[in-house]
Amino acid sequence: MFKRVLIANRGEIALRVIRACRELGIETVAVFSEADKDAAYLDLADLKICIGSSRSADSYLKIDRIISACEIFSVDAVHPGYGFLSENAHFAEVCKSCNYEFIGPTAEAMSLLGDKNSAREIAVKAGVECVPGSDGLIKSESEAIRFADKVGFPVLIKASAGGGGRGMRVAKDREQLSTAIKQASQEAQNAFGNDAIYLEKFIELPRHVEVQIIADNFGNVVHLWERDCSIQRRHQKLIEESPAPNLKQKTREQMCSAAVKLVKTAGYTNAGTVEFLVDKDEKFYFIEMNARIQVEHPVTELITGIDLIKNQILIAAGKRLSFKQSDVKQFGHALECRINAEDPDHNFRPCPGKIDRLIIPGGFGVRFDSHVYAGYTVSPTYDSMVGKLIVHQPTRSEAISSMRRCLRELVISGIKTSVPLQQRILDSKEFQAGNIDTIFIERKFMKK
Ligand code: MV4
Repeated sequence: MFKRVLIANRGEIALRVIRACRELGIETVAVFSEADKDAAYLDLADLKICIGSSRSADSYLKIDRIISACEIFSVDAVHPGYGFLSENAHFAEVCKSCNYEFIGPTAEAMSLLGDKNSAREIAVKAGVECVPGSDGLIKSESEAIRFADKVGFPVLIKASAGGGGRGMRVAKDREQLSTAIKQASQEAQNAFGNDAIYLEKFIELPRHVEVQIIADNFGNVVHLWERDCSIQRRHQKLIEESPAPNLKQKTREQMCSAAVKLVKTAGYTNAGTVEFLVDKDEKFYFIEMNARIQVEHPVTELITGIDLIKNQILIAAGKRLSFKQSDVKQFGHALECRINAEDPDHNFRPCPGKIDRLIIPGGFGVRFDSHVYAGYTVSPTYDSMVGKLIVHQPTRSEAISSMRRCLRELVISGIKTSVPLQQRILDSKEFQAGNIDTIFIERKFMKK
């Protein structure tokens, strides 16, 4: 087993990993930037070291400094968390070659799945349905026209190196197609240094459902059921839940086995998420794979009773999964609200500042994963998430009642937060009925 793990991240997820390590009897090394020097969670790590100034590019993204920190403290492994270097195949490779176990998939599996076009090819090989689209990359406008005519407009142009909604363009007809292609590939070139694009039929009003998987190094792949993450705004998820509401048991089981097949075909190990779009008729299509632990992992932990972070660590240490597929039950219903420091009166722009009063809700089935406290200053440098409020109850309707009660109890003063918007969503009859899709917020709450 590992003796010492370095956490190449900050904030909520750094604290989450420190807690898991403590319970496993593993020592931790926390790295931090100058902006985070006073963060209280750093004192829960056994060791800590400053790796640079506040800008991420000068600290949390600096591979050489992180490797130096590993060397100084002779760690056995690195946990990358989410964001930052978590899906950087080069970083995974460097860790491995310096003899620090990377707590995540191999660099090969990561780069295979990180490229959306190559992930689609793996899905096809695994017999998992993708959104109808081009067979591979688009090399010319005439090729794009041919595919668009075949699958029918509207179509979506996607960047192969993209993800999380960046580098996407919709084209409603032939006329819009050539502009959309030029814009998408230009945007992809600027954002990712790779202008490769492909084309998909545009699914209208989809739901976003993703399947959590975990795989050890002995070929055991197990799914931990699905999460619905449709409630988002500009690709920022606000509410996640498990199980997905209004989904037939048969659809759920088909999606989960599709995810397992894809992961086996890719030779993927450790924790990962297979994302699908689900249309009105419950037809589901693979869109992309996330090769990391995700922000919303706690809803899965609550309904399965399985600690994902501990399992990530155990797998990286060469252990076999201690459970099999038939052991993984979906128990009750879990909901998560991501609490962000943002200003609803100014188009939800980040709203950093000092938290002067903090009251955290509690009670039956309530979990608050957060690194903040009264007196903590939310820095403008990093993402605006200040915590995750998660509830677990026997049914969806009880989970909604519990979350509404918790959001009333939660006090975060000194900064503006996403809480009022989340309250309005949870108060709405449509959300309560489970009638959700990826433009739910725009449709119901952004009308001016
Ligand atoms: C789509 C789509 C409709 N049709 N693909 C956005 C992020 C990336 N993961 C894929 N995304 C989408 N791909 C086709 N063919 C609609 C979206 C989409 C979306 C997906 C998941 C969650 C929120 C979303 C919000 C807008 C668009």
